[in-house]
Amino acid sequence: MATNKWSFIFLLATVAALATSASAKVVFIVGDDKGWTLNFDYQAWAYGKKFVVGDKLVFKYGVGKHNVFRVNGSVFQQCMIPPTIEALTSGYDVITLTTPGRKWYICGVGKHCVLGGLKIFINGLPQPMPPVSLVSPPPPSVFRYPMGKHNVFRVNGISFQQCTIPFANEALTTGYDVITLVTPGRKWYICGVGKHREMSLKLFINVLPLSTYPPPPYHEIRKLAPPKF
Ligand SMILES: [Cu+2]
Repeated sequence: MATNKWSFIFLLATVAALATSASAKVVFIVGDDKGWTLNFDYQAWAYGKKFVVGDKLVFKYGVGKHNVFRVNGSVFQQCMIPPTIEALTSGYDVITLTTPGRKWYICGVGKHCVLGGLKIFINGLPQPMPPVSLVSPPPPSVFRYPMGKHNVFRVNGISFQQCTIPFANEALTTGYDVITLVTPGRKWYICGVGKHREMSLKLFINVLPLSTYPPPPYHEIRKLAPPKF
């Protein structure tokens, strides 16, 4: 019994670590050590990078040599230069991504955009939804959230992939849903409210059989704390 508790805590420590790393903010220096410059392939630079709302883009260049305009898709295509007053010109222009979707940036100096390739577009991804605290100190076998804002469905792998909820499944909705892992294997959980599950409010874990773990150094019994919001 004590072994059971210990392995459970061990397992969820891993889940907590994953959840934390997902929300870290990233600062991208556009072009890395080349910075914002002529004849550099910015789409190749952007390829494979994940730009998430809250991340920052830094445009680095010699003051006066270049500048940065935020533009729309058609202005980007045609390299039309907006009024100078809208330019960022500090040589170290920091732009925080505040909304998801496509973002376009061009240089407005000379023919840098049309001939020098000094333009970039990126795709901003929505932030993973944070408010389910599997992470906080009270036992992480609990899905905690303000009642009504989210819920929890236990689903199978296919439903998890496709973000669908099978008709027969019932939501857990108390805001303090305790789930005991009784069998080994993969377990999938998603939130069924609105588009939350498409916005990463989903979790799968792999429950290992007890024998996989070495005996614990000591036994600790954790009590469930009452919900606090
Ligand atoms: Cu330029």
